[in-house]
Amino acid sequence: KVKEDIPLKHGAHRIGKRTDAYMQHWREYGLGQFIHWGVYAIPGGQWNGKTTQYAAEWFRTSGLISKEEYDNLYKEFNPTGFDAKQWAKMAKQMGARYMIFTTKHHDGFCMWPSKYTDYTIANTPYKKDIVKELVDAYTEEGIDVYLYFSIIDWSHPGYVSGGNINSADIKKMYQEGKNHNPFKTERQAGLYEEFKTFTRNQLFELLDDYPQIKGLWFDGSWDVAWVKNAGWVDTLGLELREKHPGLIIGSRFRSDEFGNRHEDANGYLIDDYDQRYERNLPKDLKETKGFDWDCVMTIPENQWGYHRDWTLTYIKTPYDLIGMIVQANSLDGNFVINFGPDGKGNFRPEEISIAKEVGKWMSVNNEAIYGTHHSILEKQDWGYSTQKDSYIYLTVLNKPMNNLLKVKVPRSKTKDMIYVIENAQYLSTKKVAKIQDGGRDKFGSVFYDIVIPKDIQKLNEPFVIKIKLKEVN
Ligand code: JFZ
Repeated sequence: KVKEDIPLKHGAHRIGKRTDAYMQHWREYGLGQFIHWGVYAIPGGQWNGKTTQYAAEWFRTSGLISKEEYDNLYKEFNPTGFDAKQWAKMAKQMGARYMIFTTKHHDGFCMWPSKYTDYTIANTPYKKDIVKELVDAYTEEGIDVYLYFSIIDWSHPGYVSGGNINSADIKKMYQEGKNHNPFKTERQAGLYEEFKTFTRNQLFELLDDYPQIKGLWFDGSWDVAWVKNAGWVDTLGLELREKHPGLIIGSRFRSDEFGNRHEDANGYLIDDYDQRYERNLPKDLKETKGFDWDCVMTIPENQWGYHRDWTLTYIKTPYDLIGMIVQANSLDGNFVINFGPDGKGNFRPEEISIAKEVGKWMSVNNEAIYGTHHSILEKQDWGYSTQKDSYIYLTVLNKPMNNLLKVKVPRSKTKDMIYVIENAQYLSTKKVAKIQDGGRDKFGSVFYDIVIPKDIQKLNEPFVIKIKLKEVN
């Protein structure tokens, strides 16, 4: 017996994926760049000789700086090294096809000259509109821009933090029929209405000022007061979409009326793609539930904004990141690498070098990433595979010690047919890959042994073998 859906006013408005051209374009990005930049880049995780172990973009809450000092940092914000065109070039060279930029993080500082607050770039010594410079420069390079926007805004008097209540607790309260009120006073409740209007105004302002953008990337929407306003938020989302055709919004924008986030009470994805993968990747297709998704990833353990001290945690290598790019694309997702420029507008040398290395690899192997999807091959120990039409790309991340690669090709779904490899080629050398018969199993899977040649062995980096499958009987 099929379980009947719970009737929802503010759940998913669509079952299954978006099918329009905008979303199809999103699906084919493969690789993106995230940039966290704001006044937190000035302290860069350090103040008066003390270092925060926690995320540098949360520095206002670190206890190492007073709120007053932090809220006045913008008066020093003067990134003389900032060059939007240079940033866009670097992203292009890395192989990024979309970019997400923090217009406003939790501290509330606006990187664009918002007319709804004084706490903006217009009132810094820099003065110029950073969001505009970036939207123009990236668009010019052919990289699509998405705007990150934090619902949490510590600078607005009407913003009320949900306190210690998390969305799981709210859900429980809903289930128990309790009506939790996040506001302690009438006055607070009134101010929150002002905050809602302010938030709405800013979002329309962003769509007005930067019509080239493709989507909005929301954050901080777990906040109780926001979750409690599910109906209002839902309407806002519809209005934003109406204003901006094709607008892409992930699952971090709103919850259903029962406080469910990402998936509504019936298990349907809320909005366009699953935004749950924050510094983690799904391990198989089942885990993705068939939703569109992207994964945003930091290079250190958990630093999004600029932190001066990168010795605190492991720093991912280009090959770690390449492995994740391939993993994400093999599971029908996009992968996004985060950068945190410093207070002067410069990327740290480590980031420049990582972007270069990833870009070098992408320029040779991007055929295995762009526009590809999950392949018909099962996950195998040597790495991940992606597919486009009848081509399958084997990205080898774990090269066997004996340099003999065993590739398992499944049986065809067509009766009495099997798949064989018609030809195979290394993307980096363009040379034909030598393949020999590696046997069969009783289920009709065919095994191939690929002898990895000396020039590929020497590469000492992940490599791709492009194979063409043919159905035979
Ligand atoms: C948020 C921010 O607090 C953080 O500073 C950064 O901007 C990041 C991209 O987003 O942090 C989160 C958001 C979601 C989860 C964890 C941290 N999550 O869903 O597990």
